[in-house]
Amino acid sequence: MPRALITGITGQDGSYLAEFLLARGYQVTGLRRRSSTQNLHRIQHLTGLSLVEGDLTDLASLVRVLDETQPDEVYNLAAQSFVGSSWQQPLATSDITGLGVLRLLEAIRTVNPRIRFYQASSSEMFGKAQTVPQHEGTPFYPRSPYGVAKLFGHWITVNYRESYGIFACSGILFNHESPRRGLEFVTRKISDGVARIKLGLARELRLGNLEARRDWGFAGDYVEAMWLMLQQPEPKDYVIATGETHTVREFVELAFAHVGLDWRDHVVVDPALFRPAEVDLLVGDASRARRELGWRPRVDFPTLVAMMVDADLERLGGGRRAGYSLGPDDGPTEAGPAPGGRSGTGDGGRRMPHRDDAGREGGAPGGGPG
Ligand code: NAP
Ligand code: G4F
Repeated sequence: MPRALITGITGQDGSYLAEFLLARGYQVTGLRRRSSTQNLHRIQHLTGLSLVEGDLTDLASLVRVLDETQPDEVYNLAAQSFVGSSWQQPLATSDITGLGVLRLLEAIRTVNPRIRFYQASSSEMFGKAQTVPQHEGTPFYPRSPYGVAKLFGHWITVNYRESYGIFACSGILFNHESPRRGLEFVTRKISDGVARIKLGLARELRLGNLEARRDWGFAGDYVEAMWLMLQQPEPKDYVIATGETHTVREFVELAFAHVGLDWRDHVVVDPALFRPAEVDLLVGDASRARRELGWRPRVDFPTLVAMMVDADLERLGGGRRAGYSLGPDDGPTEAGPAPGGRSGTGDGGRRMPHRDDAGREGGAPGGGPG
């Protein structure tokens, strides 16, 4: 039975990747950092997942975890991943999102250099995009401390591949979303806001730059590409994207229209939510992944928007779509027992209570960049 270690197991992608690998017969261990509150809501429905404690800022913990779990594959999904917060916490972002990759690669080199390694690189590295669409050869021009930190992680991954022969791949993933997306990211902020307005729980939705364009796909599709990269004969870097770009405004329009509302009656543009430096246009060319991995996105843009709005309506409205009537369960939900053979929610992952998603705009309190 192949063994995989996933960092960032409590996040959006960690949960989908764990599901994917468990379904393929992997023995999966998730690395989680110590938290004073429950944050297992995205993975509590999974059985057979083991958790170990460690932190990307603590090299000793990474060496210990690799030594104890002896994985064949390591997926590094952990990061301070919210671009807006990277201006509020540039040093912490660089330490976790940038140097954390180096610590993990050093731990791999020390414990077992035959481990296959996946690094979660990002289209944010293209920043002020130098070509349209962006592909593996497009020059990088990051526009945020997060993008700069990811660029370090990307190049140190390439460097460890070239210096030590480690099977290390960097997946340059464009934005991917789902009902499990954190509430601070714009798509989930919109789907949650639309559901609240439809259900009479809120009147307005405050957003920043509506003209930014992103290439949005479904997270469940993208984790398959991570796995495919580590199954190839040679390690390489791959762009993963849909090839379509849409403005934030288009996402807003579709999300409100899905519940029969006009977005112009509810959306307020708040200049405080604009970023110090913006990434205006991202659209990826995933032809290498299509050709060499046989990977394709399955969920299109309108389906993604509808899926996210419906999931938030169900979460906030007690699961009754017809009439969108209010249910009793609009607050934090008990996260339940930890995975690892013990019972989860019992819902097969279809309905996910979002304990720490009860807040609204998590990333930019006090009107900082959104
Ligand atoms: P996410 O939901 O924000 O999850 C981030 C994960 O990293 C969480 O599990 C978090 O744990 C963990 N983490 C943060 N700091 C850590 C530390 N010091 N040590 C150990 N774990 C730590 O992010 P995501 O959307 O799943 O994205 C997964 C990865 O892909 C990230 O590296 C992200 O930057 C990258 N990426 C994402 C996208 C996208 O569109 N989603 C696109 C390109 C690249 P806590 O629960 O304890 O905070
Ligand atoms: O949803 P976002 O916060 O995602 P962003 O900045 O594109 O970053 C995400 O995708 C990256 C891949 O390209 C990942 F690497 C990264 O970890 C993360 O997953 O913002 C998207 C756009 C931005 O242009 C932002 O200015 O939406 C715009 N926006 C407009 N109003 C807003 C808001 N973003 C947020 N978060 N909140 C707003 O109110």
